Amino acid sequence: MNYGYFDDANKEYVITRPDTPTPWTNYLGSTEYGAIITNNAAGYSFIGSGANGKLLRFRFNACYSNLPGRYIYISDQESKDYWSASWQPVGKSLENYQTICRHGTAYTEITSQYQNIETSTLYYVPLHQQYEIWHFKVKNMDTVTRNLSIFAYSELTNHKLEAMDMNNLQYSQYISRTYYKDNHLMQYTNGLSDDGCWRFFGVSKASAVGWDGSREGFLGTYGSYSTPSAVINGACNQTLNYTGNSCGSLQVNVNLEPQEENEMVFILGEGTDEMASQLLNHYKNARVVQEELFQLKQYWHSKLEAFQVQTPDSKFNSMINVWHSYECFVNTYWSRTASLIYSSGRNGLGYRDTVADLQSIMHLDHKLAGERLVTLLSGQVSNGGALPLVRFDHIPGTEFLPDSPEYQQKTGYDNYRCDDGLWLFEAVLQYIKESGKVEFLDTIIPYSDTGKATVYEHLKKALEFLLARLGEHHLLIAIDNDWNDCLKLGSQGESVFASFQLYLGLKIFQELAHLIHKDKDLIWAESHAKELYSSLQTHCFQDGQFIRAITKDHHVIGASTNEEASLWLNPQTWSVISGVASPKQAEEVLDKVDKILKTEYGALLFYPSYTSFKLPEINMAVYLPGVKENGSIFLMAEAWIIKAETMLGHGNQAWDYFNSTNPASYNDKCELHQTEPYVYSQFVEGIESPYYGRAHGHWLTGSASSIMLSVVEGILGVRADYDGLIVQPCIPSKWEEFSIVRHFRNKTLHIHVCNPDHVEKGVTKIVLNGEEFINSCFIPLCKMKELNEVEIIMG
Ligand code: IFM
Repeated sequence: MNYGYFDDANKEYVITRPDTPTPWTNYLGSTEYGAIITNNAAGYSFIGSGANGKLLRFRFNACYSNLPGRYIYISDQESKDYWSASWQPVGKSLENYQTICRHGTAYTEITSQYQNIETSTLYYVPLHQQYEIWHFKVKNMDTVTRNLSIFAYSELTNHKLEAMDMNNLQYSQYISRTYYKDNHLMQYTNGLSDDGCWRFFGVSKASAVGWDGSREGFLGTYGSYSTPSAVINGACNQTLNYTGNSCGSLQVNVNLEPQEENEMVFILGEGTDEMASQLLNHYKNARVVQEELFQLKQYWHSKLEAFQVQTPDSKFNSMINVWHSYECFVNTYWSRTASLIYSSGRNGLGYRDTVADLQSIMHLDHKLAGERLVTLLSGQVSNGGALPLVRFDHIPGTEFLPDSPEYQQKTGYDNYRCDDGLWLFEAVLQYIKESGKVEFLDTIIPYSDTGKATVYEHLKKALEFLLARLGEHHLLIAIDNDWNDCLKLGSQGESVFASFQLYLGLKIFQELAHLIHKDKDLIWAESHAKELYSSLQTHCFQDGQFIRAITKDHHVIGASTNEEASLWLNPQTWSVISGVASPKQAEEVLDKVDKILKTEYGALLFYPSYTSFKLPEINMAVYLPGVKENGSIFLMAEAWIIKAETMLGHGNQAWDYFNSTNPASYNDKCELHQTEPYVYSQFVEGIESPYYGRAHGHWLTGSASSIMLSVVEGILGVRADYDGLIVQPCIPSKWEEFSIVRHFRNKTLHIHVCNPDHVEKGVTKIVLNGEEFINSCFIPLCKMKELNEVEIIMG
């Protein structure tokens, strides 16, 4: 079933049916002011942090028809009929109500037609501002005059801390009150120290004739979002909040002649009365909204322009050129802290996730990626370990150690994870190659607890920390867990996956040591890599596959003889990615993945799923079979099978994995995935689930980040190098040609790739601005002009 389409020219996804299987969302704003909006205008807003800065309330997991949001109601003063400008929450019959939602890059526009009245509402956060705009237009398409009342409604939190607002009602309900003045409602919430704040909700370009500052005042004591008493009665009740729940609701009456249109601008934000009045004045100027929308589009589109593709697969193009890239930015901004699933419990950047996120935008905006990288390096402890969560208000040099009670109290995490610091190696290398700044290695960055060191020393410290934590089989112990949050191997269990990562970290470190002539370090890392390689080969390759872990009691997880979870995806893919697997082993293990784990919707994380808690380490048994870490198609792991296949030159197979997990592949069967066809989800239910193929955990997920990397560097094969660009595609053999526009160190390259022999991998010739490079896939920077035409022949 199809609910919409990609409008590539406008970089929008257009939802043509509002009754989507789940609310399909978009993100507005920036790290200063973030907002989530669904195709039916439900959602919420937050300032600085989803957990600690909630401005608009949300009720997570409420029925889709009962979610708070940015609602505009229209009521006909004659017929007393009323409806929403966004289908929900009133939810008129779709037989006589039409609506279209256009999600764009940081804006959403919802249009509706009902009873000869057309409306359009544009929602956005102006660039670099800390407030949001709802620009509402209403037009009379009737042949007679229509007298309408417009009601705008927003549900303000009583306290900006999510937990206080939702749970501590004996406190939060008694600290907030509202006032009305000149077209705007003001809310003040008291708070200890700097927790108090002013918020405003006002209307510009129109005169409010009514208001409600109390939620119950607007909705009615037993009213709901679909039956607000003010709308039913055709008039706001002029209530204010004093104990209870605040809201911002405003009423504007409009009398429209046939074909007449009216517009108004609702503004919501945090700030003083003076600021509110100034803004209301500012938006009286008819041009402001259009100019701001133009700037917003320019801002985002210019970021996306840094990497554009034209391949034979239009779904691939729509994703890479717009939505997948935009999702990667959103991930980098908000980590895993604010979506319809993440209810803001976490107040910061998950270490490993954020490293993956920043890597995914390296080719689009390496400056932003570099800034995040520096933040994460400052989240490394002076002993070389890393903070599992770097809080949004992180102050390097002052943080508690991850295994201290204080850190646990602040974040909920109680120990180091063995893999966190390991993600840094590829990220630092990638940043250096993208930016050309080898000197980044000399940048001095503070540690999270005390002291400071160069980036190079940070990396060395990370290795020392981990090499001091090898187990009985000379493999890396998990400390707590590795990438898999549910595999609690503890302080003695050894992780094979993380050991592959450590091996790769040692290899990258050798490359960097060589680069800056640290010969002793090079030899040191080489000898550790050798030992680790031998342990991995001696203890971990059995029966044509790599095992996943060895527990403290010597149980082998991921052995082919195990009753449950007898083949795991990640150790196979990472044996290839790390370079530990020999060419023969690599072919063998990926073949096994193909035979046992590959499904029509992607590869399973392992098979069969756990059904019992036979080992204390197996926390994923808590999940239903085929769900989340218990044998689902976990899409972040899908990225690594794509990457591994491209490393072996298997373009068709890599494409198959990519295509079967690309959300856009499900655009015409949305009933299956159910989540948005324009963004990645965390996982898809595996074959053991009765709902095999259903996706969960939209938007904020490492799937988007890691798959982006595998697609850009693996399938399209475009990678920055120290002094040039490598283009080494690994594509489906049916592709005859494709092209890429790539920005690289202030230069633009128009790359056209021809595949006359229908190969999967291999470049025979590169022609750069007319100059030929035979049997090379390298485009030297020194030969690049500002604008470059590149022809690449595969064969
Ligand atoms: O690796 C983790 C990630 O940090 C959070 N989501 C789940 C992944 C797998 O457990």
